[in-house]
Amino acid sequence: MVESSWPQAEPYRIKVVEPIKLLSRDQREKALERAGLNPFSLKSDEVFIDLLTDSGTGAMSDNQWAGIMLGDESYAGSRNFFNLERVVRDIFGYPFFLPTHQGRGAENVLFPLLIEKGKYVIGNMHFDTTKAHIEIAGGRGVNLVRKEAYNLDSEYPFKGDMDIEALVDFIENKGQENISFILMTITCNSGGGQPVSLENMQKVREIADKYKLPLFLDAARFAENAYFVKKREQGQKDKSIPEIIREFFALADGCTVSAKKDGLVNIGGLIGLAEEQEELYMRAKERLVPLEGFVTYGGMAGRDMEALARGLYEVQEEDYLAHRIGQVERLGKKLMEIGIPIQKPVGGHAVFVDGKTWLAHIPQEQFPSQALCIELYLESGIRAVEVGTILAGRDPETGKNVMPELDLLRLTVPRRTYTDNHMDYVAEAFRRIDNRREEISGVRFAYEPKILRHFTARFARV
Ligand code: P70
Repeated sequence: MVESSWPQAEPYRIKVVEPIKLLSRDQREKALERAGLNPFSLKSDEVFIDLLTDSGTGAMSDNQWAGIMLGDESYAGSRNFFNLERVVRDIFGYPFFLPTHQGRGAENVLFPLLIEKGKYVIGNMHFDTTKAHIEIAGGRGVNLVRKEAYNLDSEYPFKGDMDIEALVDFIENKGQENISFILMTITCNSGGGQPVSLENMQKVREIADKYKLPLFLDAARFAENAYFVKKREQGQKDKSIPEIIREFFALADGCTVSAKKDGLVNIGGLIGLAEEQEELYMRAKERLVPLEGFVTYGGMAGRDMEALARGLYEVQEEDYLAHRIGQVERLGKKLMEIGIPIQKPVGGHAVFVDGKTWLAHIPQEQFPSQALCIELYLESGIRAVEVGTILAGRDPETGKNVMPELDLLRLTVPRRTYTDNHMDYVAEAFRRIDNRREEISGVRFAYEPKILRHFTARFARV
């Protein structure tokens, strides 16, 4: 591993390259008009550096590509399934495993088995598809992350932690019989890729036991979370990453995982269940077949299961994680040096820019971070994503726009895909925008879909 006083050279060399092109300013303007000022509707060929998401956008290793050639595409009993099952048992310690096409597939299979109509699912902070699946299953999602999460300047090291006092209060107030289960998202994506400490997870387990509530992990970024625990949490530095991961999963009754993140694959997901959950496993298996696919593939090709089995080991390597987390942190530092307000400390998979503060002249009703996304693309061909007022949607009861405290732009860094020169280009784009940021105008909806509106909406300038 490269010592931290050295330049953080990538712990890999590049064997295959994928050319990317920067369109002219004029071409970018036309592309964005056609896309209704929504970066989701851009063609990827129109994007130079794509920081929309870290989901399924990373690069696989030579070892994973070699695994692709060993794909066994049998409908039933694929050898890649049994290999992946062995790996899941080894890494997470769960005997029961079901493959799904991606994370939301796992949610769709599992959640209706855990949720009763009108009951609450308490989380640190639910991710948006997760919240949607809680609601589709008739439940109500509640976020009880600790209050530091809402303070962008707080350097608290575990801003993904559950507020333990609030958790107890909530259970006592609503009554334990009105709660379906507790879900801890590691790292806490909607909270800015902020980690959850092992100590907090232990406390949540104690409370779950006390009130007899199931406890699950939404574990898309489980390895990044473990790395933060090793680096930041007292008493954890001598443990290995695999040990920390094991401890986390041992504290839960099971997990849903989007493998498109720390699985280091382009598509895939899984459900894992602990020893005591055999009955739940049997019921989930029954739902898997009509919803996702037969039990030994569940929506994944054999070759994809093999790549995932290998990715799950690679992601735990400490030099990989040090570079991964370090690259995101370096981008954050560069933006801070220019004076751009960002969330601190920098999260695991993304830098979150405080659009609402930086573009304070744009009222929140005119979506400042979306306006910034648009400007960023026009300036530089970079695609980012709004995580703010548009994403928050409307209150289902009043129909009014929810005005979240935070209105951010997310620069999400795909794994093993871009170099630090790409990150320098990103920082330079912000420096250039900074000089004339007061000229940027807000936007309004030209077309607003009813659910998950951010994906397909169209906008117009105010
Ligand atoms: C992201 C993507 C997906 C996700 C997650 C957690 C903690 C479940 C899922 C669902 C989604 C996204 C957002 C904006 C633009 C593009 C994509 N997160 N739990 O980037 O998993 O996508 O596999 O169904 O983060 O944060 P899946």
